[in-house]
Amino acid sequence: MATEPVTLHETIEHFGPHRSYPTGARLDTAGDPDQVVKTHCCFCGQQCGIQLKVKDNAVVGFEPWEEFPFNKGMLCPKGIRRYLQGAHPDRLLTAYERDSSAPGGFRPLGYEAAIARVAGEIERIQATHGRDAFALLSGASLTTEKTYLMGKFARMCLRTANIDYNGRLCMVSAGAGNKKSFGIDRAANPWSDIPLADVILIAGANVAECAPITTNYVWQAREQGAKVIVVDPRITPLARTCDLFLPVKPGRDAALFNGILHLIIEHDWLDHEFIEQHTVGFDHVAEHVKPWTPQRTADVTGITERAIRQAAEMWGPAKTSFLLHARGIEHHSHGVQNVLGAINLVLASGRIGREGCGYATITGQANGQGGREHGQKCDQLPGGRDIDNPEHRAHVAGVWGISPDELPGKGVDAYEIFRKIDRGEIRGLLSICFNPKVSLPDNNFVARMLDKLDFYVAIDFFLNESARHADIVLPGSLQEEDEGLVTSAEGRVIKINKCLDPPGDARQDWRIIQDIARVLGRERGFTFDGPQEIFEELRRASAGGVADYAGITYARVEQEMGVFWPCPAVDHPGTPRLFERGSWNPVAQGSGPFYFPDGKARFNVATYSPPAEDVDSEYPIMLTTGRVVSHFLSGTQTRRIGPLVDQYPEPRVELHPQLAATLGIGDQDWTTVESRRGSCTVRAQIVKTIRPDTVFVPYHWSGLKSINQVTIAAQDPISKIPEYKVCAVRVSKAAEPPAYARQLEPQQ
Ligand SMILES: Nc1nc2c(c(=O)[nH]1)N[C@H]1C(S)=C(S)[C@@H](COP(=O)(O)OP(=O)(O)OC[C@H]3O[C@@H](n4cnc5c(=O)[nH]c(N)nc54)[C@H](O)[C@@H]3O)O[C@H]1N2
Ligand SMILES: Nc1nc2c(c(=O)[nH]1)N[C@H]1C(S)=C(S)[C@@H](COP(=O)(O)OP(=O)(O)OC[C@H]3O[C@@H](n4cnc5c(=O)[nH]c(N)nc54)[C@H](O)[C@@H]3O)O[C@H]1N2
Ligand code: SF4
Ligand SMILES: [Mo]
Repeated sequence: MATEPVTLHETIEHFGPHRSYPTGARLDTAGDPDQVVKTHCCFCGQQCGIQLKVKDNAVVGFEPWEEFPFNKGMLCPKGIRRYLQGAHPDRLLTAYERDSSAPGGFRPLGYEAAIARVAGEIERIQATHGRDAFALLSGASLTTEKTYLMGKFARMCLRTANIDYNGRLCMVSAGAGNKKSFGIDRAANPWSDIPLADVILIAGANVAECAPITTNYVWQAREQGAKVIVVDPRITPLARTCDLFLPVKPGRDAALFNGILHLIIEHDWLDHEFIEQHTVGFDHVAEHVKPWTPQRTADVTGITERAIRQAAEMWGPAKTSFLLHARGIEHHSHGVQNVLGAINLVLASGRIGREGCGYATITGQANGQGGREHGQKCDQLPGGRDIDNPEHRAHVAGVWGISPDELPGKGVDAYEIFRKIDRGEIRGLLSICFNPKVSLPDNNFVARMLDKLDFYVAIDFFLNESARHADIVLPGSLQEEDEGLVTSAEGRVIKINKCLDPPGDARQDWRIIQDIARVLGRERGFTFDGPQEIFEELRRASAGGVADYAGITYARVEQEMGVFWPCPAVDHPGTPRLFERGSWNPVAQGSGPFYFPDGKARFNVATYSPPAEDVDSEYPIMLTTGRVVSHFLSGTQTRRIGPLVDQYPEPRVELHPQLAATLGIGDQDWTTVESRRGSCTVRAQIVKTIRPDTVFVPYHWSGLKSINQVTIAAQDPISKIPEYKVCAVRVSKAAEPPAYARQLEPQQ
């Protein structure tokens, strides 16, 4: 689609007078560092290699790590500034206890006293209301060892069914779709296959801002003549350079993929041999896409018939290809259907499991991949095992030295935990590495539920907005204060190296969990002396599972700059590219490359249904939400890094000039976005890069600046992911600036 080049973020001036943003403390970077540590960025799932400079037990700067193969020294603005957060004066150095008479509502508490209080409350709540009345919420920015320990702590120490994690808001539609289609939940290819592709289809991924280093892989492909197709309601920075832009109406991707497949079948751009030998279910899907004519697809998706045909013409006959998607197609009440539709295009082409032929969802959080494999999901045990499967239970119980009967069953998802609080079924909560008050949809409800709890303990290194509702806050560790493994978006297991000790009374997260187990008198299974020892157990617990880490060791990870799982034995090279013809896996046992007993991939019907809340005359505009390059997730970390705040200080609503004119809104005007759940007033940013029927607001802020006051808590029935990417709103020029704009104090 031809458009004038418009910059989304660069041309915007800061609002009003320059504020004194909370910045990292001044760092004395003069002089040589004591050591330079090779490790990885703490933010997104790309997990770029970085070297951190350490002086006097503080991280004082960084150097590129040019040998690390993924990013070869390149970093995005967040990676460059990441080192500034540790020195921030808000860093939690002690435990705190709620005390309404104390300044800020909390008073410091000795570490052991805080642990004793937590253990006492857990005992009391579980004794009075049953074991499942105490729930855990964990996070995928934690190392894999910590996520494994959290799952074990829930099931073996607290014996509660109710543990879930923030990847529920992120990776689960992709995970469910991948498991249904391929039997395994991991990027199918290393990123080195991207530059070898002739056509790259990017759906619902703002690559340049959210996976910035991946941009380089796409550009390498383009330099070799690859065609790039982007599907997004917004012309994202990468989309401005693409060959074909498909401005999909939010929530209509399954229809689009069905429409493209319809044309591919019509033109017989199919790999019949692959479909025959390596898949099941094609005929059923072919029947399902018959009614998805170009005209019907155009009517539903808002994309012209011509563009839909062009997409099929580019994708269909290509020799090699790569399909990438991210939350834009996944954050929906039918996110799994969208993912299945995307995968059907890959399977129909047969372009998978070969050089230059690939597919991946772009994992979001630092350890979004490793954090979804080893048992902190409500239905999962280590190794990607299923908590309902008797054999899987027996294996894990054996490693833990308990009877399978002692393992609880399936718990509920992260949002359902809050509904259970509402119903009085959950009375106590421990959260670690999660900020639900900002990041969950319809979050005024979430804040009320945090207050409703009998007892809430949060483990973090900053007092995030959720932790402000806690009874006890425990000071956890920053990424650079511990070692451990994480798995990058590619499926590469890599190592975070420790740079410094936690300051003050702060503790490494795994120590805090083990201390609670000790004081509860249930320390058996929780006496690890460090992450490596936890990992050695994880290797055994994962052995024979789909996510098999048995052959991975710390030494190998360092020597080989990462090992791709599955890796079942120490002499196994690891598996950078999944599904190669003739490959062996534990599920198929040699019968074929995919992770099902017959070794075949599954075509699944991708059913289109409209969003849970469609527009109407009362709420006529679609709201979609997401990210900007300089902030990360709920903003707890990046809102404390001055230069990143300067780059994008406040949330803004992006709207098209046509819509702005209809509504009488000018650039920078205070604008209210209102849904049936709540409203949010932010400055307008008028851009030609968005559909005129849609507005976009990034979600990295809290309180009155939080767009999750407005979003809807509808969830996908299979994955339980919330529908962050579409709800119905009305938009108007605000009568007056919001309360926060009138305060001079920086906002949390
Ligand atoms: N700068 C930055 N980078 C990050 C993060 C961050 O917070 N900040 N977070 C990390 C994490 S955890 C994640 S999950 C990833 C997220 O990475 P992305 O998924 O790439 O980012 P989002 O901004 O959530 O959404 C992506 C795109 O989806 C589009 N979109 C909205 N609705 C639809 C739709 O219905 N269909 C389609 N096709 N597109 C749609 C939006 O316009 C947006 O451009 O980023 C990771 N990297
Ligand atoms: N409207 C809207 N909402 C969204 C999204 C969207 O696109 N739109 N995206 C969703 C997505 S994809 C995601 S992933 C979620 C993320 O939502 P959250 O997971 O709630 O966001 P984070 O900011 O990662 O919160 C993590 C907290 O963990 C802390 N932390 C980080 N590392 C560590 C550690 O190693 N140890 C400890 N103890 N604490 C740590 C941070 O300080 C922070 O307070 O948000 C979701 N919410
Ligand atoms: S792309 Fe992701 S991992 Fe790399 S520097 Fe940026 S935030 Fe860090
Ligand atoms: Mo995410």
